[in-house]
Amino acid sequence: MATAARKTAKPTASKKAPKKAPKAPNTEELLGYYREMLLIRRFEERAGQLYGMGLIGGFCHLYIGQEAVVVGMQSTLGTHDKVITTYRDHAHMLAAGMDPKGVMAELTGRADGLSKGKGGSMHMFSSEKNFYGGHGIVGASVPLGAGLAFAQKYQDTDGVVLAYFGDGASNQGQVAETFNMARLWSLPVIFIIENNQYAMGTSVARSSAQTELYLRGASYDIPGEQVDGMDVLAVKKAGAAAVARCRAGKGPMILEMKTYRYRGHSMSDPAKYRTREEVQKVREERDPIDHLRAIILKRKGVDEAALKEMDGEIKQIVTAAAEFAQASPEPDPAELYTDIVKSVNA
Ligand SMILES: Cc1ncc(C[n+]2csc(CCOP(=O)(O)OP(=O)(O)O)c2C)c(N)n1
Ligand SMILES: [Mg+2]
Repeated sequence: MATAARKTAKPTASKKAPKKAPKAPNTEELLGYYREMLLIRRFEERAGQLYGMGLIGGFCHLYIGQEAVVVGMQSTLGTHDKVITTYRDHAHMLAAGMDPKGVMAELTGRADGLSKGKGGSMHMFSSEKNFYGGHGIVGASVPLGAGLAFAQKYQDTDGVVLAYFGDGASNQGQVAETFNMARLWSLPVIFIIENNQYAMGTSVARSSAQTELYLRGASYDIPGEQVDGMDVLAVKKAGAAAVARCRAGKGPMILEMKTYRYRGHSMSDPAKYRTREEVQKVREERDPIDHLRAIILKRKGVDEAALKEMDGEIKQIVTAAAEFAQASPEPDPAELYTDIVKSVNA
């Protein structure tokens, strides 16, 4: 029995490359990824500033450093595929094509925000853009994502679902329960673990007996793959193979994205759990935007000036979003009881 148990310890998890390597991306495609990553970074930097000015209340979790994960994965999706994520969600909304103005206005709690100023940073949705939140409960995006995948299967679409969550969330009980059901019912869901090394102030090594998180599906017969989440092209390659596999009806898969967040967990973070040098080293050696920039500059027809121009355009988009967010009115107090589920006994 002991031998059998050892044998099944890592049965389906693999780091194998997909059989058919996708075509090398053309320059236009690379510029598209660069643009999207830069938009996320500049948007988040501005959100951090607005928070510092007291214009954003409550929680605000920035995605700076992790941009390649969401941009690479989003590039693999078709029109019927759906996305669900955690509270670190501004980037996922922008990548899904939601309006930066509406997102920023929601962060500032204004009437023109995507949840009419009543949801805030962690709670925005857009069924038109196939984006299903924004969830503040750690781990909640996992069973909800499986539910979305169940609907895809039940309605006989060929759509897949991306369910994002963190390294900390991967230790939640509901995640394990969902893995079992997702495999049992062969649901078209890709579980994306954004392993940014920390859950608030707790490192993966301090909280996880098995730190190779792509192996977490082993006892549920779910294959897993570890991906360099700081390399948008590696993310796209692994993501495209996972989406194709899922769409072909082969059931769920786990992608562990090795990434890093540069800023604190949220806006109030004493950062005593890591050194400045650690952060600086990742910024210098693994930054996803700098990495792609170097690849692009080796291509013909693109130079520093073109990239600078793009940065200027993005800054304008973000400035317009920030101005819109500040000019929008506070929600009308009469809206306090609209858009909520009312208890029948109340
Ligand atoms: C069920 C639950 N427990 C605890 C919290 C408090 N909390 C919010 S974020 C967080 C850390 C989660 O870390 P991770 O899953 O690694 O995601 P990251 O913040 O790194 O993106 C915790 C413990 C919560 N929101 N929900
Ligand atoms: Mg984390």
